Amino acid sequence: MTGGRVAELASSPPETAVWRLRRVQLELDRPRLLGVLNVTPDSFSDAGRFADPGAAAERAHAMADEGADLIDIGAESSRPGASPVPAESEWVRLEPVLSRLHDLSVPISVDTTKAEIARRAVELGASAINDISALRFEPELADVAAEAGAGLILMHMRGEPGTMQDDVEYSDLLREVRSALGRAIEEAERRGCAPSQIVVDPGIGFGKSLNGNLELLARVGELAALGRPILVGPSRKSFLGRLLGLPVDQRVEGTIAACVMALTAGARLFRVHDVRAARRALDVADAILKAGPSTGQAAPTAAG
Ligand code: HH2
Repeated sequence: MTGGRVAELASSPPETAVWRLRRVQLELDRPRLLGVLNVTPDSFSDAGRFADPGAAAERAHAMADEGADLIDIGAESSRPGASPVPAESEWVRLEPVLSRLHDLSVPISVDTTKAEIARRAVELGASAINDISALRFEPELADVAAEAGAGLILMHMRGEPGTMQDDVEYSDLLREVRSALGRAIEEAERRGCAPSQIVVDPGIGFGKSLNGNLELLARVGELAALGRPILVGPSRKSFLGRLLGLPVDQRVEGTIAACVMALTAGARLFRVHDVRAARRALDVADAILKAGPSTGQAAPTAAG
């Protein structure tokens, strides 16, 4: 195979890709949604709303009914400036919710950077692990994913939530994000994860400027050079608030616009709070793209 052909393959989105999770797999032939469930007292959105396990479980079922393909449960806020939560406190928040969700109709991912929390969550039925540190905090988290055959989301973040917005300048943002995620993929595979378990995420809002977030959404398809499906999480984030001058509870339209644009650029998975609205918008956008002249998806710019 020529180098040109390799580059061409590497830069096309994995159209018929499948994301392998524990005991299930998700066909990525259409946009897939992760419904956000924060069981935290201090998230930037929904803070405290689902701290009660009963309310959290109800919300998980409601999001599944609204069209979520996965429910992403987080017990530690990663908003800018947030402090880390000890593992035991994180588990005390997560365990009663996971225990109530054995009959959920869609798989669960757990949003954690801690290997021990990931291990316990998988034992209680989680199918995927969403690591916003891309294995920088606890690389052993990949061992848990490998052993369990769980899905693994590797997200780019510069530094840590407490300080990540202190320096948001990059000489080449896309290149830096791509190489960091490339290193994380190598580490995950070295620890035994199959490529089909791994999804990558540029980390919208995690150590990025307003323009950086916009650039990442516009050029997210360039991450297809990594050969893994791409997830984005722009939902209700502050860059939308800054663009529109709107508070967190009025950012649904901005979220939808960001998701639709990322879909056209090559993203396949979307982490959103407002599942019903995102489901409707992305299904329409996907149908339009599929009716288009080429394969139906905008070809991402070849990665350098
Ligand atoms: N964003 C947040 C948390 N986890 N995971 C991935 N993969 N991608 C993201 O963009 C992402 C994420 C932050 O949003 P949220 O969970 O709503 O807020 P908080 O961290 O304050 O709980």
